[in-house]
Amino acid sequence: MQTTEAKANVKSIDCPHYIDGEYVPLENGKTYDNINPATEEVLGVVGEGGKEEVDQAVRAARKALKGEWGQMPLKKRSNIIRKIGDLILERQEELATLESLDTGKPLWLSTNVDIDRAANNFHFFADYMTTVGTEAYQQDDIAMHYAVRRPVGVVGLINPWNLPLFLLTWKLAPALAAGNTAVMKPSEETPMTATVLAEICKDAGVPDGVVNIVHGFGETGAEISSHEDVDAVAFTGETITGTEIMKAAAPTLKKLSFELGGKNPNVIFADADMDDAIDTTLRSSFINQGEVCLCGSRIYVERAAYDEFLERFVEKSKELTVGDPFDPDTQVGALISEEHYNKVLRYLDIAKEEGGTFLLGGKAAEGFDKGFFVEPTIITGLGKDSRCVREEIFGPVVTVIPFDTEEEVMEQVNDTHYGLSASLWTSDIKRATRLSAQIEAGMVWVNTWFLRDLRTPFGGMKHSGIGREGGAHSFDFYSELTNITLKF
Ligand code: NAD
Ligand code: 6OD
Repeated sequence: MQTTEAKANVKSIDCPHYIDGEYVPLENGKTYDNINPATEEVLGVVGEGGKEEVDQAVRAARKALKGEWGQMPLKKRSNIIRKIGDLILERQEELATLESLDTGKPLWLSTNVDIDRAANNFHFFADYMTTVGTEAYQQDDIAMHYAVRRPVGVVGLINPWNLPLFLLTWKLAPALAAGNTAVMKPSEETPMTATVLAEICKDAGVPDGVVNIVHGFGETGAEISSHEDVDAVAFTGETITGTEIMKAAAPTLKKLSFELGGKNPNVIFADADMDDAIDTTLRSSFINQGEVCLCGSRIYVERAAYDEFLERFVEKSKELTVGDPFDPDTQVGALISEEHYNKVLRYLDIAKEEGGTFLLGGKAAEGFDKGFFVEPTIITGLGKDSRCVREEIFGPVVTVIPFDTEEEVMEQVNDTHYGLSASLWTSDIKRATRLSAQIEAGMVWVNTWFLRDLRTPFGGMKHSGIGREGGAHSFDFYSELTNITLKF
């Protein structure tokens, strides 16, 4: 596969743990090879942490909490957090290249979304933290009640591979803003940008021990979630992993924040602006290879618009270029790993067995000797109980189902144990208002998708998550309140 100059300028890196302000030499412990999903080449060697490394990281984080970081004036801490964002932008090309090498996603996407949003997470919380107050209530002439806020303590941050730096910083920025110290575990599939972030934190003035990274697989994550001296765990990943973390965290009663899986509906009424609905559906179906928790993989179209929608949606989807993440024309890159590629291909077999009709795709993309490329796939003819309609595939695969009435579609929309997000397309404001409040999901977009304001509550209900992140919601998770009553 050809690569572009942008890639040639940046070399992939080895990924040691980062504990107490130092990278831990890789010779000191177990390691594994990091694989490029677009070429299947080895990108580098990664540390595989166990109990010992997690213990060291937690001890360093506890010590740092009691040190300079714990006493630091708000403004100074805010400036350091802002500086992390600035340094991410200074190293944007390098970070974006590493992210695309690790994930297989197009370089333009890493640059403009992943790395840009990672920087923005720090810039946002650097500002936001200076506005956070607490409650105070005067009780007649009897007493004054007010709350003081303090950090939760040492927080464990466990992350997935689909938006590696973007999602890790979505947790780290508010955790630091609220004064915590952190032990982070990036996904085993995508360790590179987190490793660079450690250096960026040091360069920005983060004291040693405040930010620690222990690389590894699920077992490493389990060491963090069961560790008796970790006070809270914020996790993004699969629903089933969330249940494991909850069990592991139960004996030490940790505070938990979960952002989990989804199978999000995208409901299109005939009165919608069809040009906008189709263009946005193209993104909400296939961007990042469909590996975004918010992708609208269950598409429901009102029967009056069904044929027109399908014809135009399929035509546009045919134009998507699958290929080298470093080719600027690529819109769909490689899936994250061989295991995930096989999982997505298995679902395509299931769809065939279930009687689905493939209007587009349905197999591995042609023309690649190496790498995990799957064709954008549009399936019709599946019933509401089909596994491909009900289960999270997390690839470039959507199902399209027609509907006749609001009642019928709303029943299908909510007939799932997931509840992350939904999109609703209609020009009828009353219908939009009525239905958006009925949808059992943490986020509903009306006539748009993935439009974000970092102050708003982000998260899922049912099996898609516990708690909300963003603005005040992140701050509440990463801090503890003590109410003080002063008797007059
Ligand atoms: P995953 O659950 O397999 O892994 C996520 C992280 O958890 C990894 O770092 C992994 O090593 C670690 N882990 C695995 N087993 C563990 C255990 N027993 N204890 C502690 N840690 C453990 O998820 P993934 O495959 O990396 O990511 C894809 C999933 O993430 C999809 O389901 C997707 O919907 C979800 N996701 C959700 C959101 C959201 O905001 N709701 C965002 C992104 C991804
Ligand atoms: O937009 C965000 O803040 C966010 N956390 C997005 C998550 C996307 C999941 O894949």
